[in-house]
Amino acid sequence: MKNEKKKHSALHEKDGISPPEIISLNAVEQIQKFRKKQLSSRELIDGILSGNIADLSRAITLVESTNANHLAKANEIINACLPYANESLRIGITGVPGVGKSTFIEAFGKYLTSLGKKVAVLAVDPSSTISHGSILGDKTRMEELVKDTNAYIRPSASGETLGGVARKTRETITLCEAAGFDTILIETIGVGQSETAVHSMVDFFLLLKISGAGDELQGIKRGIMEMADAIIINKADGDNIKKANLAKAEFNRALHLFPAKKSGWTPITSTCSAITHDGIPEVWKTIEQFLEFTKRNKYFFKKRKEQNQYWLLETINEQLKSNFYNHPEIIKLLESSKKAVSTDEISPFAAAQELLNVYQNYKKIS
Ligand SMILES: Nc1nc2c(ncn2[C@@H]2O[C@H](COP(=O)(O)OP(=O)(O)O)[C@@H](O)[C@H]2O)c(=O)[nH]1
Ligand SMILES: [Mg+2]
Repeated sequence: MKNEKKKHSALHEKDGISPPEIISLNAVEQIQKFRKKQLSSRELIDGILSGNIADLSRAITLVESTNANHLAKANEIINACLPYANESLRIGITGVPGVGKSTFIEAFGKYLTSLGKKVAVLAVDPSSTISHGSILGDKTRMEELVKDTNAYIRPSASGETLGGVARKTRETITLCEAAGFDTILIETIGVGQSETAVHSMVDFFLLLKISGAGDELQGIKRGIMEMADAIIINKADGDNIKKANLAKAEFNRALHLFPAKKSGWTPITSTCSAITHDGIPEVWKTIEQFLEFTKRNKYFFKKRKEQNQYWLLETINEQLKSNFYNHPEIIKLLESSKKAVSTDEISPFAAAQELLNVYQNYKKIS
């Protein structure tokens, strides 16, 4: 008999050791609980408001979905969360890849939780569709923060358009705040349009730099410098300290040449090390001073109102564009219009008008 043979084989496992039932039963129960019928909007809202992280993550997944039913549910949840979502501070962190954003967020985030704050880390990274969410890989740089029960790290949403990704992040902020996170850190890669999107959803915008070989201002977009409320020279440790201080002085001089900011705030330059944590508490001090200053002169509240209006218009623009370009008739006609304008058969403006007319007529019928 096969069994008989097995019993005497060297590979035979001892009798009497049954599968670890308790563990597996627990696991099964947990999985079933997770897969449990779709939670209703009400259940998710209650979960979020009571600080349940699993429900928060579920709701964010709905926000990120492209399914119309999910989005309707997401909107319902966001609306219910809005009244609970304003007592927070939103900080944007930008800088070129490698400057140390993730390491900084780990150090800064840990410092904030040590002060009793609840920190959520999000990312706007339009390239994440390709890299599958760089912040996910970055979680390895945030080993301590990941384990911190007062921190929540959400990998960046993926999407075809920056506008779409940014909107989802904006909505995710609302959900995190309703779940009790009072400090939101938003990482963005410092190359391109994503800073503008992040700037339009944060209260404080921090630009991370490292000291280079001389000309510190090279390769930095004027627009980004103008947006920054603080320029922090990271990696000011070891042999780098002297160079970092020189860079700080150079940025300071450059900042003074810029026109005054609408907030009335004068941007601060300082140095820090995300590795040794030198200068990290000072960054927080700067942000506290900024808050006090802009709350006193009311700019803080004015900017949030303006941001809401920006997102209203931005969402409409996104939606209109997407409806237009995804309309089957437009998809067809756009191809022939492209050909026609490239051979000068029709002017781009007239062709655009024709397409818009076609679209409008379809709208009237439907
Ligand atoms: N010496 C030093 N290295 C740092 C510091 N901050 C980050 N790094 C290193 O710089 C590299 C890039 O850091 P990372 O946080 O991934 O940068 P990100 O691409 O901007 O998110 C990593 O090897 C980090 O260990 C710092 O303050 N000092
Ligand atoms: Mg990073």
